[in-house]
Amino acid sequence: MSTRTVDAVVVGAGFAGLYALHRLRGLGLDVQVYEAGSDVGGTWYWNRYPGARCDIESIYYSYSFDDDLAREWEWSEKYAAQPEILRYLEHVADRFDLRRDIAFETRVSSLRFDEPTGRWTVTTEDGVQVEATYVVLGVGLLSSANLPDIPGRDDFAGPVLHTGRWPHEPVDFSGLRVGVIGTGSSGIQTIPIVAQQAAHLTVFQRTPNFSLPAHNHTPDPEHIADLKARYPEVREQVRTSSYGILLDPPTQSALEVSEEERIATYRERWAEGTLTGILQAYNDLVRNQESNDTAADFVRERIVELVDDPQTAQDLTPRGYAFGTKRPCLDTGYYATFNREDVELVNLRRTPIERITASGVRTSEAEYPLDMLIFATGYDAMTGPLLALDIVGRGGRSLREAWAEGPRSYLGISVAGFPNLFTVTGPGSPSALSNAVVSIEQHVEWLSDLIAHLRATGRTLVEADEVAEKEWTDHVQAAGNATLYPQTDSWYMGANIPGKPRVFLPYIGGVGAYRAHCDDLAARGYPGLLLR
Ligand code: NA7
Repeated sequence: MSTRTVDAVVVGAGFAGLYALHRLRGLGLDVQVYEAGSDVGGTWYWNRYPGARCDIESIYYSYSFDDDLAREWEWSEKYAAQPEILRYLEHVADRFDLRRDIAFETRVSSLRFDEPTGRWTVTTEDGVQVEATYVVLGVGLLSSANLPDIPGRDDFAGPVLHTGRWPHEPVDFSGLRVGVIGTGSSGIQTIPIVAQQAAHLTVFQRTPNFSLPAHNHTPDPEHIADLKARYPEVREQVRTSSYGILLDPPTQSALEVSEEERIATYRERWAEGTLTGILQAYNDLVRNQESNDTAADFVRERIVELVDDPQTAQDLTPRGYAFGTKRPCLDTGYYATFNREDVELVNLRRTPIERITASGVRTSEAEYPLDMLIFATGYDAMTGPLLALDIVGRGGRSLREAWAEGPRSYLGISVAGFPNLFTVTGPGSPSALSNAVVSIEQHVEWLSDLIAHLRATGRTLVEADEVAEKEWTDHVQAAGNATLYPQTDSWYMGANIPGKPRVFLPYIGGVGAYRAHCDDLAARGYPGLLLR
């Protein structure tokens, strides 16, 4: 077993890890990155299922830290597909010569803080150990795949795939009877494409989602040229916005305008094809049930228009939770897919799955023979990837113990008792409620400035003060509780994972306000953090 000492270990080589490596290198630090995949990409390395694409416009879902990179890279679609996003990240790795500090196919198995030395011992599954002063966790929000424990799951004789662990070689569905379990973003993106190829597709739906048309297209060159010409200004607007995208903040309540005006606005936003267009049409849609109902009703009416069979349309129509409080989806032809003769929807609320058998899925009503089963069942979001790392901080206390009743964090970036360890877009940061790339850049820049500050002032340790951590954690919950989100069973609430504490995981205060708060703290010498 070899032990080496580095200044910083970064875990993950996706958007977060790559930028952390670049920034920390820029400070003159000796950095080691560990990545479980065989190349860079993170989310975009693992999610190779057909139809996988971003649902934030690519021009914004990309790095802004380097002007030349931003100006030179051309996205071929408004919402780029996974292969193109992966190529982009590979390009970034090449351009900034990042791969030389990344150990691929290397999964970190534990991180232990050693009090006498003030360093972290990072151990990989291969038994390699490294000591590091700083640890940056860029492990993603949605990277711990959830494979639900459905009775008989392992009995199925055919191939079983999870959208977040998709094979690298193309999967051929032709001639097959395919089953998809799950209708979140991943299911909704892949179902139309699988349906085109498969002999028959059965979709097992537990909760219908609100899905909006992506209206994906080739970007208008003039529009892109305009954005690029005023790139610094555009990026500044994005950084100070609520969600990390360009959007005029709504100023009116949905109830302040006439029904006619409201419907006209929703129609316009529906035609634009963005994730947030309808939700951000009015300023109270995620706070006021009556306002929310107006948007939810609008989307429900569109679903009924798009689906021919009345029962299927009813089954696809979400009810009982507020629009937007489960992350909405953007789709290309999702609802129309159910008009195909060879596609069948199974409403698991009416007829739950009893078990998976060797030859298919059995519900309380029928047996569905299948050749292939796809789990589009999501992730143990936000805390899952961090807890999977077996992190033990000061006093031998594990992160699992510290977070037994839900995550506690200062700013979503630092945890009391875990010095010099930073969670990029961790629980309690805008993360999942924002353009992740914008949030990642903000975190990485803030934490690398903090490290630079420590070094410049002769300090070696930083960690969250417990009182500040509690205040921030309470503030995150209070901000969430002022909205309709906590009333819905979603991964934002940890409700998709049996036994997970029910806590609102992201911070809903907005990207711009959060950034301003973080900047203010930095300017004031980082109150809330203990610098030693
Ligand atoms: P999601 O959004 O968590 O969706 C998972 C889907 O799988 C959802 O429809 C779940 O139903 C369903 N699911 C989960 N467990 C089961 C079981 N046991 N039985 C039947 N159905 C189940 O994950 P995605 O990968 O689609 O998207 C994750 C995020 O990635 C997305 O929000 C974007 O940010 C990108 P449920 O709703 O829990 O009833």
